[in-house]
Amino acid sequence: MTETVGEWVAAARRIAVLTGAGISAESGVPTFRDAQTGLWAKFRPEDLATEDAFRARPSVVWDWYLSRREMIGRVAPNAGHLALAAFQARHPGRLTLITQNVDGLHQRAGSEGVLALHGNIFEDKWLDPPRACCRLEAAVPGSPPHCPQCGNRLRPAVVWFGEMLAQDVLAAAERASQACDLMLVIGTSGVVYPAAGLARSVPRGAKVVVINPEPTELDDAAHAVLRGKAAELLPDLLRI
Ligand code: BJW
Repeated sequence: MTETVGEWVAAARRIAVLTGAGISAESGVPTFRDAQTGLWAKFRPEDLATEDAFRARPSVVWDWYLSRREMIGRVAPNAGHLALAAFQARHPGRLTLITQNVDGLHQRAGSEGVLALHGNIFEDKWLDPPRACCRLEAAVPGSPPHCPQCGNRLRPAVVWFGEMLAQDVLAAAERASQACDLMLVIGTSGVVYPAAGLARSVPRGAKVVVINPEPTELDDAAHAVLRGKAAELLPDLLRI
């Protein structure tokens, strides 16, 4: 089956790639739904990644993001990220990379034009609409930092459950999905929408390939499922 998918890659003129946490697993970043360890073992990520959780326990949620920033800062892109970036460099304009990941590893691998649906864990924004006094550079350090004038708090610039995705980023991802003749769905459980819906929006005749060591919610949309790890399969699949 890998050989057939390799032929689809070679023949495809417009490839859309949707990645999730699994592509960063071999860099050492735990997937979103993995059991957490250490201090965070008693929390479910789904219960921390919401505005309600941040308002109820701002220091717990801020410190969770801080610990993830530190951990991601210590790891490097793996062979999967690098294979995608190298393919883009060899075939300009042929592959659009859509990611649900907030870790920035695709960008660090050298991928261009990454559509980061769920934001960037290393950036901050204001929790409440910023007033004239709210300046990022003036924020008072803390857990979380805050505006010295009005007390508005900083939060990570990621998309939490119940929040809208950036409309321009989502629209670009929809355009790429609806125009592709091949979509690779890599390392995502496929449970979070609207990202997962992209794999079901490809044109009639386009091929969808799921790459994941475990079953996913998107397997039924796939013309081929490659059961394996992204960093092991992608270098070979994208070698042309
Ligand atoms: C490997 C591997 C290896 C391991 N190689 N693979 C339609 C139906 C039902 C619900 C909804 C719907 N539309 C919207 C919703 C609600 C909600 C949602 O989807 N809920 C579902 C969970 C039921 N969606 C939203 O709220 C979204 N907003 C929205 O829709 O706005 C409109 C609206 C607003 C208000 C009211 C109504 C509508 C926002 C979603 C934001 C998601 N944000 C997060 C957190 C980001 C910040 C952070 O990181 O802290 O994004 S949640 C989390 O899930 C994170 C991830 O990007 C995302 C996806 O997770 P992913 O990547 O799939 O990770 P895992 O862990 O689930 O899976 C990893 C996979 O890797 C596994 O399959 C492994 O097997 C595999 N793997 N090793 C390859 N080596």
